Amino acid sequence: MIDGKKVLFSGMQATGNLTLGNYLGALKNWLTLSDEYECFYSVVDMHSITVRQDPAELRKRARNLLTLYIAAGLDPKKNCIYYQSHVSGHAELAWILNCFTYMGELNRMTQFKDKAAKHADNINAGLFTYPVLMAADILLYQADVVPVGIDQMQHLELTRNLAERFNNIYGNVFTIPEAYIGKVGAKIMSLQDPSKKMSKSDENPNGSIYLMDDPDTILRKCKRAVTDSEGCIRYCDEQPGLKNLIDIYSACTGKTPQETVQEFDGKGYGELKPAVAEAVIGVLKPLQEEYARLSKDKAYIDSVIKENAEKANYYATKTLRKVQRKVGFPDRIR
Ligand code: ATP
Ligand code: LTN
Repeated sequence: MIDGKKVLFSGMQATGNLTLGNYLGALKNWLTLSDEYECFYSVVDMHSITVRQDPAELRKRARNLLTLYIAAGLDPKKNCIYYQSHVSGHAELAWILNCFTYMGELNRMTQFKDKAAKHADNINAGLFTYPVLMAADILLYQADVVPVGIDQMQHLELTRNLAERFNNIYGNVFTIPEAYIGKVGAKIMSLQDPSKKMSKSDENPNGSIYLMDDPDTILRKCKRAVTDSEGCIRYCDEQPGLKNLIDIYSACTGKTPQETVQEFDGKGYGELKPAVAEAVIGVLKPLQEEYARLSKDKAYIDSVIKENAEKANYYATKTLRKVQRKVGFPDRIR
C-alpha cells in the first residue's frame, strides 16, 4: 500500500516497434487501472539485453517507449514512469531471488524455450534468469496487481511462488501479486498466422499492426488478414483469423465480441475488414498525434525521467533494505 492505495506494476521491453497486441493486451488496461492504483510503469531495458541489441538503437527505443506511455494517456505526475536501468534495486533483488529459484522452475518457462530456439547462437544466462528479474521488478514495489497479456501468466505464477517461498522462510516480506488480464484483447494474434501471437519481433511486418502505422498501411494489413473460406461471421475457435479480427474490433470499440457478431450479422468479411481498420485508426490516430507532440519536448521528457527515477528508487530501496536485512547482509553504517 502506498498512501492508502494498492500498488500496480507493469513493464514493456524496448525491443522492436510496439504492436496493437501490446496496446490492447497491456497499455490499454494500464490506462483504465491508473486511477485506482498507485502505479509503476517501467521501460524494462535490462530485460532487453537478454537478446543482442545495438546500443544507440536501444537507447532510442527506450526513450520512444517511455514517451509512448505518456502519449497513451498515463500522467507521469500520478504514475511512476521510469527506466528499469535507473533503479539498481532491480538487479540487486534479482540476485537475491536467483538464490531462491530452482533450475527446474526456469527450465519450464515457455518464453525461454521460444527465445532460446529463436536465438540459438546466444542462449545466455540472462535469458534463462529473465523471469527472476521480472519477479524482482514486481516484488520490489510490493505490487498487488500486474496487468499483462496472457503470455506472461507463467512468469507471474513463478513470481508468486518465489514471494511465497521467501515469506515462508523470513516472515511477511513480499506482497503476493495477482495478474490482471483484460477481458478483450488479452491475446491478439498475427494477422498472417492466427495460431501465433502478434509480436513486435515477428519478421513478417504484415502480421502486426504497429502503433505508428499510417491509415493506409493499417487498411492494407486488415484487408490482407488471413481468414477462411466459410464466409459467415461467427465467433469461434474454428475460424481463428476471423475471431482475431472480431477481438480487435471489439477491443477498439469497447463492444463485446457478441455485439460485434450481431452488428455484422449477414455481412461478409469484405465489410468487416475495413471496419476493423477504421476502428484501429480511430484508436491509434490520437495516440500518434500526442506522441509526435511530446517527442519534440525534450526538456519535459527529461524532467519526467529524472523525477520518476527518484521516486522509483525511493520505494525500491525501502523493500531492498528489508530483504537484505532478512537474508543476513550486514547493516550499513551511517
Ligand atoms: P517480443 O516479440 O519482443 O517478445 P512482445 O510483443 O511479446 O515482444 P513484450 O514487451 O514482451 O512484447 O510485452 C509487453 C506487453 O504486451 C506484455 O504485457 C504482453 O503480455 C503484452 N502482449 C504482447 N503481445 C501481445 C499480444 N499479441 N496480445 C496481447 N498482449 C500482448
Ligand atoms: N516479461 C514481460 C515484460 C516485463 C514485465 C515485468 C511485465 C518485464 N518485467 C514486470 C510485467 C511486470 C514481457 O516480456 N512482456
